[in-house]
Amino acid sequence: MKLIIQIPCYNEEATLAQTLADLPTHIAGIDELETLIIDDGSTDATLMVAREAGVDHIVRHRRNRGLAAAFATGLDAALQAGADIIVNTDADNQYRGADIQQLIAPILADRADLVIGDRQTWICPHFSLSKRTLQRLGSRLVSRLAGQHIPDAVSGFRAISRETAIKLHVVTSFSYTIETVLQASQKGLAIESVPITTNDATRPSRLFKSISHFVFKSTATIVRVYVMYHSLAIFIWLSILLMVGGVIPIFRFLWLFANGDGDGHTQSLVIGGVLFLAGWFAVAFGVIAELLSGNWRLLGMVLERARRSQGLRSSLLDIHSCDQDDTWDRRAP
Ligand SMILES: Nc1nc2c(ncn2[C@@H]2O[C@H](COP(=O)(O)OP(=O)(O)O)[C@@H](O)[C@H]2O)c(=O)[nH]1
Ligand SMILES: [Mg+2]
Repeated sequence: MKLIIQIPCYNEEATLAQTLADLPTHIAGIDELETLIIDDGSTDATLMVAREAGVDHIVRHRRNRGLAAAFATGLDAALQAGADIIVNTDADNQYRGADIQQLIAPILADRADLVIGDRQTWICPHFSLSKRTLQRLGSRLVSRLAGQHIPDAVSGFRAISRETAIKLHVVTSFSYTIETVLQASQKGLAIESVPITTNDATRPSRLFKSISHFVFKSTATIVRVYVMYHSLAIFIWLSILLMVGGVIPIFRFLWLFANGDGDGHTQSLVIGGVLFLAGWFAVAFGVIAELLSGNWRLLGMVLERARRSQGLRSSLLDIHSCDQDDTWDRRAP
């Protein structure tokens, strides 16, 4: 059983060495343990720190492309390197290497496909009350949409089975966390959470500029991923709302007209007509979105098959890694 610990890094020279030093060297149930750094276009000495620490694999984006792209490139590189389990952690020493054992336990026990480290944010001293509340509300919404209990949907400390990594395709650009949870649940994969503790913050989060920015970006991700899988139902509901909203003023006008009071009520007719028409447009959009969603599923299946076939370079397979420019493998001759 081979475990690869992947760490996406963007200008992490200050904390990467400490993060790497904290990783375990042996884990029960794991025969081979390797590390993978995804250098996301760092302009500092991140690459040098990684090499000096003896990291097994390094993948580099020539330009900064964001955490979601770095995560996707990492999964692809880990699959190529033959990982049976992939653990993702942050380079800021936020998560404890010692927790990896319990993080991968549900996968080793064949109970789960994706395991999320639950930071227990409700009792975590590093989180403010507003952040805790938002985190709780967001995770409840994601749990509801995913149909599984996920107490910490945005945690970056995760274990992913090889099979799951083959099936996940990250397409949004902000953060992979919510997208992969929703995708995994849509694909019928089992998600489990294990409680973990986090280290004291070494620096403020760089992922979002403010809470409102985070909420906006996360909501956009949720809507986008949810619509991808439930487009027809969403647009049909929207259409019903619009049509009902349109029929009421139209009937009002007809009723008044039939009673000889049609003059001065044409506004009802206009508003009703516009709403009714918008309802039909919503049906049309729903059909188009459903057809696109079918294509997206087919594409997913093609990507899955391509990933399974041996000997193909990842650069041909994944939109996020297509311009990954530099891979370095300590084990290569
Ligand atoms: N902010 C940010 N982080 C990136 C990027 N690419 C890779 N990362 C890495 O993603 C991880 C998570 O970032 P962090 O600021 O700790 O986010 P947080 O833990 O969610 O608050 C770190 O290891 C970063 O180095 C990027 O473009 N922006
Ligand atoms: Mg972090």
